[in-house]
Amino acid sequence: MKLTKAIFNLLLLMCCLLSNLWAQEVLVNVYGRKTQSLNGKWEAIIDQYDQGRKNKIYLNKKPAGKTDFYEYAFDGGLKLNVPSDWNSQLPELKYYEGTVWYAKHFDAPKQHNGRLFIYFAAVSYRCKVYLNGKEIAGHEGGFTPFQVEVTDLVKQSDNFLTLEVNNTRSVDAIPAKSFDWWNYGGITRDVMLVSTPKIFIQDYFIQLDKQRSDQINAQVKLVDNQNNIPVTLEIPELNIKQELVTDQQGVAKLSITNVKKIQRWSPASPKLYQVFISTANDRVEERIGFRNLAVKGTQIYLNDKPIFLKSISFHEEIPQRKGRAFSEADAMMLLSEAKALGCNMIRLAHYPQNEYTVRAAERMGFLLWEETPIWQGIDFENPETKKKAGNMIREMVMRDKNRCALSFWGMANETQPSAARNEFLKYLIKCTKDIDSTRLITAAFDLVRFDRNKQRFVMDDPFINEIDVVAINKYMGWYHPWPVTPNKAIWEVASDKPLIISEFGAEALHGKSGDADLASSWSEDYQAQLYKDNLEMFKNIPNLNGISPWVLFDFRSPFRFHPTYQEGWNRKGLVSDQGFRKKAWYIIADYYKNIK
Ligand code: GCB
Repeated sequence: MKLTKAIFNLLLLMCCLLSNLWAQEVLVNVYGRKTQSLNGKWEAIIDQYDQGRKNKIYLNKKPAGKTDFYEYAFDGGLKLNVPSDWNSQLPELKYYEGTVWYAKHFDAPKQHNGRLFIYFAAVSYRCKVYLNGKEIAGHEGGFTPFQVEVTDLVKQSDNFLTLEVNNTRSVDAIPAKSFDWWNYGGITRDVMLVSTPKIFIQDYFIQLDKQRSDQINAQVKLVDNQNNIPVTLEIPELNIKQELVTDQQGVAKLSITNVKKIQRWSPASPKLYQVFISTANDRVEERIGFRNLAVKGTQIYLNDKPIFLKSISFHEEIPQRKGRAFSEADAMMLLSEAKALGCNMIRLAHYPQNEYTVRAAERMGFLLWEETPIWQGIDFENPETKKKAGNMIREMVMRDKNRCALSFWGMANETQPSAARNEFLKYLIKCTKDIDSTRLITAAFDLVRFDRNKQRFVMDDPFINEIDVVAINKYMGWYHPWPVTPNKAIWEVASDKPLIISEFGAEALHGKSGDADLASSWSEDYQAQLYKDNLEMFKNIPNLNGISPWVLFDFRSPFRFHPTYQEGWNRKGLVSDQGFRKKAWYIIADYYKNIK
């Protein structure tokens, strides 16, 4: 028996090593644990021709003998901030796509006799990790966390951690060769050392039952399949203190029924409860909200009442800084503008954004839609790409499944039907549901067309049968001229399901006035009129459950070449890159205010 397990473990290890995606399953709620930050200034080498690995610069050798020399050194060179993209830190890195080496010296935590991990909240896009001269991990995917255990690899002092980070776009990557946002590279989110006891709480999933409003379902997993270990779950405000015991998989499950007086989380009242999960040696603190979310017929229900989703999208970018958002303060800046607009939901475009944003959004009362960057042009035929997509979606769901604000898992954005695409997306649904089968599954489509015979907007994509809520990106008045006047634009799309308009909009340069009838005026007036027209059309979508205009802020995009009006910016923002509200902002604010 023991031998079979050993062989199994060996095989597993080999598979992991071979796949090159061998970061370990991440700890849930890393911010609720004992950590030591590795943020700050890191030494850096720009390696445009990929010479560093060949020269083993991660060994950080110093000349010893008389004839020795090395044509590199980390100390005395460039320094980059972590977290942050590299593009916004130096003018010469603005457009850089390639490899940058990062290095940092650190001491291990002083009183530490358990296990130690290095946790990377995100590195864009792919990287290899070297510790004290040895390659210890690799990861692909720029928006999800990964970690590597270093318990037996660290020295007490002066460890040398090196990262080889690369953001070259490629056909088999996710996103792939081209996408409508800036390809920021670097260690873009927090890096930290996480200390745990030897036997620790690896994961948990605690939420209100999908149907019942008085039942809390909890599942806790201990590391290494630790069997028969007592785990305590406490929610003091609800007078809950219950003991669970782990099974052979190290998992303990519990349903607490007839819980009295749960105040359910909602945008109007985003109540979160303090929750403690503990074992004899480990204790993790959380804040968790409880709510019911369901689809009945063509309607989405939150806490047993129909809800209209007043949503907005933003990229993980601070336009004024021309850089990627990464901090609590950044999250507050983006979310406050959405709050002022009157939103009750955010579509986090087009990739999992940092955990500060997700948690702050939950505290502020926003429902969330989260998606991976399966954004046009993905190589659906490629099994490696499929595997990567599965990893990414698992990393996203693992990280955020305890956020009750999280309501929609988005599978893809604007994909064209094909057998390979369908299989790919079905696989992603499976990866998602294997971890969390409670959220609503959605995907954004852009194939809606006007059928002249029927005089209706229609859509043919069989994939809508696989999802709970259908989302449509439709740029009427911008990429598509109106076939009829907006008030006659009737929709017959996914008629038996809830539908969300997940994108619509137009570009306008802030402060530019012009013809409200002329797209090429790039004017706020044209954008405002287009918003009015679209709101008129939305009255003709019988199964409409919400809208999400594109987009809250102007954002940087290499797609956008116009020298006068765009200058490398997508100008569809309701707010300009300098933070000024455009006319269309007020139209949406007014529309949202008047929806109860
Ligand atoms: C879309 C994409 C979004 C783009 C937008 C645009 O359909 O989903 O990522 O930025 O259109 O502005 O063209």
